[in-house]
Amino acid sequence: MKSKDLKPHIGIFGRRNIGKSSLINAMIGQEVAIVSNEAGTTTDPVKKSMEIFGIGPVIITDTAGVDDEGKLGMMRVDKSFSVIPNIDFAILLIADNEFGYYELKIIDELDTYDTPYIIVHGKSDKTKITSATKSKIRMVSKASIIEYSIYDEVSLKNLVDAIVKEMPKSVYNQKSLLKGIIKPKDVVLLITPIDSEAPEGRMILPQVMALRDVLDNDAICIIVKETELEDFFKLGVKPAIAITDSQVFDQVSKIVPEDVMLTSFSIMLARFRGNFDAYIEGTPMIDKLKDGDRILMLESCTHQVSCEDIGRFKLPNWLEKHTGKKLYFDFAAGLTKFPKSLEDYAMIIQCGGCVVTEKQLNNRLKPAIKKQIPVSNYGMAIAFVTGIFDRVVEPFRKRQ
Ligand SMILES: Nc1nc2c(ncn2[C@@H]2O[C@H](COP(=O)(O)OP(=O)(O)OP(=O)(O)O)[C@@H](O)[C@H]2O)c(=O)[nH]1
Ligand code: SF4
Ligand SMILES: [Mg+2]
Repeated sequence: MKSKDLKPHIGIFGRRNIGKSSLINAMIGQEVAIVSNEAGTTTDPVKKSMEIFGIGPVIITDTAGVDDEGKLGMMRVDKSFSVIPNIDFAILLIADNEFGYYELKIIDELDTYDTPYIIVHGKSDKTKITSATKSKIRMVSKASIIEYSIYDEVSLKNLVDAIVKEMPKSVYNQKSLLKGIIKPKDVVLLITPIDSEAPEGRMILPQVMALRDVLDNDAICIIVKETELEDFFKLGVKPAIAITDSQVFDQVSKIVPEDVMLTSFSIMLARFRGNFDAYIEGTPMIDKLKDGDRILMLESCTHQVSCEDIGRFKLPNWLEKHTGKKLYFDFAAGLTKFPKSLEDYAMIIQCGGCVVTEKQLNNRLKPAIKKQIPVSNYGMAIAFVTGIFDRVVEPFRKRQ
């Protein structure tokens, strides 16, 4: 089962009182969102889970109207817009043939983040969309236009069909983490330290994802702690690849024979979720860091950050030791705003991002990549300071 955050995210946007919350209720088939004929009923983005036949489980986010006014209203509008970088698909709801400034602003922002969308003309029981409105839309957008009314079940079905048709399949078709790297019957060795930082009684998500992926590829999975690694190799079994937690890279790389591919969970995730090329380019810039440089560490978890020890303590220490420079570190968890403006950072280092979608991860780093600020990830940065960078990116480099 997919974790809540890995499900495709859909956002609904439009002016106040246009019927956004009513549409969510109709899609879910329950009164989950408050509806009223007073403008400004929804004040904060609200996430709901639902199942879409043909896609599977999705998260749908109701937002406040983008035409809100006043100081508080503007804050609500900002919140609605802040949803856009984190969604995979959008519904732009209009009604009464109103299509103007607010809709153009939403489309502009959706385009900035390459977010696909459909345009829904709601309340069609009262007013149908005119060809003049359609032409106006066509001047700025190629998106599908659907007529809809909460009183017309067929229109709801058409709307859901349009979402299924227009949402890119890559958003919900699970890709393989190890595709092209392993074959059926290969032995894959996962190395997972169980120290005081490891969660009680369970494995962390990247390890579980790798395990599941090995099984999906009809390969054989062996899991050991780094302390039993030498004993494993005494068994005479040669794995196709060893995937380790990057914090034990140093120890593990000395034990895993050179002719066995070696990588880490977070590097495997980096290839899976994009940004791999940017990390490959950005990581060696560690050697260019200067005294007083500031580095932003991005953790995608919010509470009980599973990789806290590595991102907040170990990696910063290793970076200072490797460079011999006095470096400053800021930390941002979840999808929160960065503590300082991007220009203040000499480098950004992202965790494996196992709990967020590809879109969320990419959009978070996009502005930094655009500004040519070097980006790396935990696994690659650790590999770099350990001196095994080329070895551990090689398995994925060959097969991009
Ligand atoms: N006739 C008609 N009325 C609708 C339709 N959809 C919603 N409404 C009505 O429009 C009003 C506003 O609906 P909401 O769903 O609260 O609108 P909203 O966009 O969420 O509004 P805010 O949260 O204030 O931004 C309510 O009185 C709904 O009953 C529709 O398809 N047809
Ligand atoms: S900090 Fe990042 S890599 Fe670690 S568990 Fe959380 S999302 Fe995954
Ligand atoms: Mg609402």
